[in-house]
Amino acid sequence: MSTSPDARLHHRTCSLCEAMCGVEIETEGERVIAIRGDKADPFSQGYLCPKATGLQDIHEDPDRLRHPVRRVKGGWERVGWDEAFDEVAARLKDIQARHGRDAVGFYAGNPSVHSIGALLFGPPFLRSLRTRNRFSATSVDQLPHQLAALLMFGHQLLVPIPDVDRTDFFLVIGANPVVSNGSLMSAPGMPRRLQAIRDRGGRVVVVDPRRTETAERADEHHFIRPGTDVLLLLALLHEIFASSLAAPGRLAGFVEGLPTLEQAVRPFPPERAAATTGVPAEVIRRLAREFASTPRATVYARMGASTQPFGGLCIWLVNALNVVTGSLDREGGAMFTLPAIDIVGMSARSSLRGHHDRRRSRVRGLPEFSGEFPVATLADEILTEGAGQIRALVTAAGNPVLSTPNGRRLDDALASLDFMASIDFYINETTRHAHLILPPTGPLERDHYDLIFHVLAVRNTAKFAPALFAPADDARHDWQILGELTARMEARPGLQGRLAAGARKAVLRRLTPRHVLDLGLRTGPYGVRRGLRDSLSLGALERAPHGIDLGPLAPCLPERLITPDKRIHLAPEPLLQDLARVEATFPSDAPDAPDALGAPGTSASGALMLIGRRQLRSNNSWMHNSHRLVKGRDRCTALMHPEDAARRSLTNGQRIRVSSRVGSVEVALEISDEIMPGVISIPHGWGHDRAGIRLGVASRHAGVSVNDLTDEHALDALTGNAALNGVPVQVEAAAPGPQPADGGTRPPDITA
Ligand SMILES: Nc1nc2c(c(=O)[nH]1)N[C@H]1C(S)=C(S)[C@@H](COP(=O)(O)OP(=O)(O)OC[C@H]3O[C@@H](n4cnc5c(=O)[nH]c(N)nc54)[C@H](O)[C@@H]3O)O[C@H]1N2
Ligand SMILES: Nc1nc2c(c(=O)[nH]1)N[C@H]1C(S)=C(S)[C@@H](COP(=O)(O)OP(=O)(O)OC[C@H]3O[C@@H](n4cnc5c(=O)[nH]c(N)nc54)[C@H](O)[C@@H]3O)O[C@H]1N2
Ligand code: SF4
Ligand SMILES: [Mo]
Repeated sequence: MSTSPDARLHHRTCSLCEAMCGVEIETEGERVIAIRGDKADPFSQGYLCPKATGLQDIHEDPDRLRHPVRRVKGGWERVGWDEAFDEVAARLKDIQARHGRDAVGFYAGNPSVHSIGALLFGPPFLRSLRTRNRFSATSVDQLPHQLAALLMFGHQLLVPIPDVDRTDFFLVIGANPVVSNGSLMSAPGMPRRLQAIRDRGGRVVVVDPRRTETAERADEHHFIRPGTDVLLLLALLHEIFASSLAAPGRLAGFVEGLPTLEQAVRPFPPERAAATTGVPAEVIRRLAREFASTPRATVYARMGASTQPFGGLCIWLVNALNVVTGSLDREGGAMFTLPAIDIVGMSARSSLRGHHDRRRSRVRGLPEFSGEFPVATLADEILTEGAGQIRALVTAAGNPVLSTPNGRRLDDALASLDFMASIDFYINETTRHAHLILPPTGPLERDHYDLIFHVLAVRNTAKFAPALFAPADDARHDWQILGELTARMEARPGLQGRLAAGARKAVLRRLTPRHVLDLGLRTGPYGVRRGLRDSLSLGALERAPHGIDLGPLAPCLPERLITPDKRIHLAPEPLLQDLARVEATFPSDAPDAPDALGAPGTSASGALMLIGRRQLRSNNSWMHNSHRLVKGRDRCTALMHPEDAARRSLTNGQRIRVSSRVGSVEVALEISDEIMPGVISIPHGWGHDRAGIRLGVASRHAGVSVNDLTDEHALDALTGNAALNGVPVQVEAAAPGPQPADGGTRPPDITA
């Protein structure tokens, strides 16, 4: 333990993924000495994954920007904050004055959700832009979950969370929580939690086209053909109804649409699903019966089920399975959280509840969701001329060039913009196109509270951590950057304009994230509990640096429903209507015929279905600059089944060329029977060999971007979510010749 008198222990939450692990960070002066799991954290109880050390690496990374930069010929020059803010606002206003407000677009990436400053100050900034062209990583991720929650329970964030710690039957569809540490299910230490299910005699069943790290720890694993889960889920419900196992129990008093659902699944018996999904009808029948007859059972689905052509339907049917069997809102089933800051309750009557399809995108007519268009059409909106064309873009905490479908096309589109600004601390594949980059403080230099992930956690807890290191005097937090930009966007000429701006600044000085947090905690469900000495406030959390346990998830329906009639809507019209697409894609009279998703890979020339793969030491696109996380063997490989490799005369380790409608990449082949025949898997977030990025370590471990293969036209038509999984690709041996140099690009200079 600590050796030096300067040594200090600091407790906080790791902000890198949804798991919210408590970390104990030992420092000496300005240096991080060690990062350990915090055993006293009531939520994570000491668990940590390898990525936690990345917190230190990001903090110390010489490539991390610490002041604003402006792109100039051959590199970047340092600029002052005020100059940068003024320039961004002036350019955006000018473009809006000439081309209309929608000429400015906005993209928010995943880490925004992990930053309380970005969460609180992003929305006002967006309002100040007054643009309809808003995008985020939601539409390459959990959008179907939000739509299903909105339509069924009345709020986009009222998402059922599997009660993993009390369930006896955990059916996992298209998720790999052992690696991801859970998503829409914050649950640090999934290996231990899965083992606990089995130790108490419960069962874990995984349905996935790959025998994942989660499947390895399950009782049962079934391969499924990518993109066909909707048929499996319909068949499970069919079997439950057909064998009279539907038993919503106490939910029956407030469930709407049970007979309609029963009728809707009638055309989809297990036999119809079997040939297409690859899951035998007997297995589907047995799983349905086991699931329905286990009192504490829950079905959970994630990325594999949501980022595919029937994402909305899949998540609806998953929720429906939990309702129909009475597992919703029951211990060991799928439950709702009651976080210390109850965003869902607070916004029950505001537009934050969510909305869908109020308008359509200009070029492709895709539906909005809660004010955002699908990011799969961002490049179209930039490249297609006409009124409303995006000519300037602001990105915050995102890397859509690597994280959205047909990233190459977006890469080209960004290069064509009149103006781009990025709020980010790296010059990466996306931000290299910016004219100005405004870097916020790093994860250890800011206060932390999880506004969103406490809403999605398997247990109610609360935790606040102040900044570990004081930021430099000339550093700015995300919220300060957004606040300054908002004030400038809203500033109007004349005396009245100056008065309004002055008033706004005064409010801003008093309304810091800390103030909002304190108010949210005091007025939240645990804030005014009588008889408790320590009702929650910011002060109470500051006195409990390991966090406070608020107990297991508790039944809360029907009170917590946000639907106007306080009922669960089991058969919402938009979802019922979308079943026509299932009929069209998988016609019942031709169960064995190759369908619109592409033929299974039974011949050397046949297409393989491309899926993704998350890895324990990788975090989307942005942590490959940590030497400790990327060292070792090349992890950006293509996984292929031995039969498919043999059919193409390919050998392990060989470089192959993978091509789709939109592009092709060359990667090393890894042959393994952990992947289903007919399927190929490449992890996302790689491809750091583009000129002009400033990520020294990452560019030496470049890999390729799987999103140079994913197709911006492959979507879940209902939600607009990208179908990143199940992309048909062709595979052949790469032409011999010099291998592409892994990241030979020289980082750009930054001049003082
Ligand atoms: N280490 C690490 N952890 C992370 C992240 C990371 O990048 N690295 N990212 C974080 C983020 S942003 C998120 S959203 C979460 C995601 O968390 P998860 O959803 O748990 O993670 P994935 O690995 O994407 O899991 C998707 C699974 O679906 C399978 N799959 C693909 N297509 C299909 C299909 O058609 N049907 C079925 N049934 N399965 C399919 C894949 O093989 C994969 O196992 O992880 C978070 N945690
Ligand atoms: N093919 C395929 N594509 C995928 C996925 C997949 O499974 N397969 N997964 C999808 C999913 S689930 C997600 S969430 C997306 C992620 O996609 P994005 O959110 O677009 O990208 P990230 O890779 O998370 O990049 C995050 C950026 O935020 C910056 N950053 C980090 N912390 C902060 C901060 O505190 N403030 C600010 N301002 N910036 C910060 C980083 O430097 C980096 O540039 O990728 C999606 N893309
Ligand atoms: S699982 Fe890893 S990355 Fe996620 S919060 Fe925990 S330590 Fe951080
Ligand atoms: Mo995500």
